[in-house]
Amino acid sequence: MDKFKSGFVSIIGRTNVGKSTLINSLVGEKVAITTDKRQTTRTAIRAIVNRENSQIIFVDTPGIHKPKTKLGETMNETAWTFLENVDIVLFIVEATSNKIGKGDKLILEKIKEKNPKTILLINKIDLIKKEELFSLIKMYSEEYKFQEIIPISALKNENTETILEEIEKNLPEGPAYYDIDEYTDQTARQLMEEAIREKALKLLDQEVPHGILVEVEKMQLRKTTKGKDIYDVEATIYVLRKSHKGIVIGKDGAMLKKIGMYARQDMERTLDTKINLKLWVKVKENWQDNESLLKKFKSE
Ligand SMILES: Nc1nc2c(ncn2[C@@H]2O[C@H](COP(=O)(O)OP(=O)(O)OP(=O)(O)O)[C@@H](O)[C@H]2O)c(=O)[nH]1
Ligand SMILES: [Mg+2]
Repeated sequence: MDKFKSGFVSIIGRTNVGKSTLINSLVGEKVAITTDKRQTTRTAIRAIVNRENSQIIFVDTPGIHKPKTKLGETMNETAWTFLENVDIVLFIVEATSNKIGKGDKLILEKIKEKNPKTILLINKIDLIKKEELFSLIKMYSEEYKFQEIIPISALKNENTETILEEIEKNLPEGPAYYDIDEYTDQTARQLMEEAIREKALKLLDQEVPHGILVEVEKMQLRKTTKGKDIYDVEATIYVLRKSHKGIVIGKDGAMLKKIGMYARQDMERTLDTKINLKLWVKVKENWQDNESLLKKFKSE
């Protein structure tokens, strides 16, 4: 019989290339929020895939970008950390670009410097003609000795099984580190905060959603009078400016109601439990440059 294998696999790439979409598709559960806005993921998120002969622990990371705040710097630092101390790096780029852009070059340079085992994934192939891939594959293969180059569509689940097989080939022998029932290391509270932030990112525009910080102050399970489980959740959406507060609340509270409703529906599905959600909006100026607040974004 084949020996059991296990290991850590990080997902690295510019912002918006589809890292979180991919981790969700590989795990088959929603572990990371995804939006068409930049800098969606703010921390390293672990998710576990259990296979017959292996356990793969994926780490989704914040997208590499030009930072404008200490939060941005912290997010980039988190991502760079995961070029080391992992068994395999998945470097994702977009198929829609026909050259290696500035951001991807920067990541390539770091990969060359640290020299990890790396699989290159060319994502969003559903948006291009297959012939357009050849020159991109050639360009990248001349840059680094990738274990493999795999064109994929994270959104359409194309070639994702190939990724798992290729990873398994390259993993060291090892035990299952996590219980096989677990699929993420995030707490229900963290998932709730992220669900609220995802809806805010999706429903709001421009700089308002990027300045949002969500904190769940209370998350308590109780029984209803009919004996069913229900979570009482109280959360605050912090925004950067007073004018943003009005936008998040919306006319007669309509926007806040919408954010809360969609977040609640998502989390009821995830936790398979009813939720009673209360949301507040408060201003916290410059929180993105506040060192003590940023502690929660640092990777362990
Ligand atoms: N057409 C297409 N869109 C995709 C694909 N994968 C991801 N997307 C879209 O790309 C956008 C960004 O996806 P995310 O998964 O949030 O990207 P990310 O790399 O995690 O972004 P950050 O967290 O900001 O670094 C979303 O609108 C996704 O739906 C794909 O294979 N095809
Ligand atoms: Mg992401």
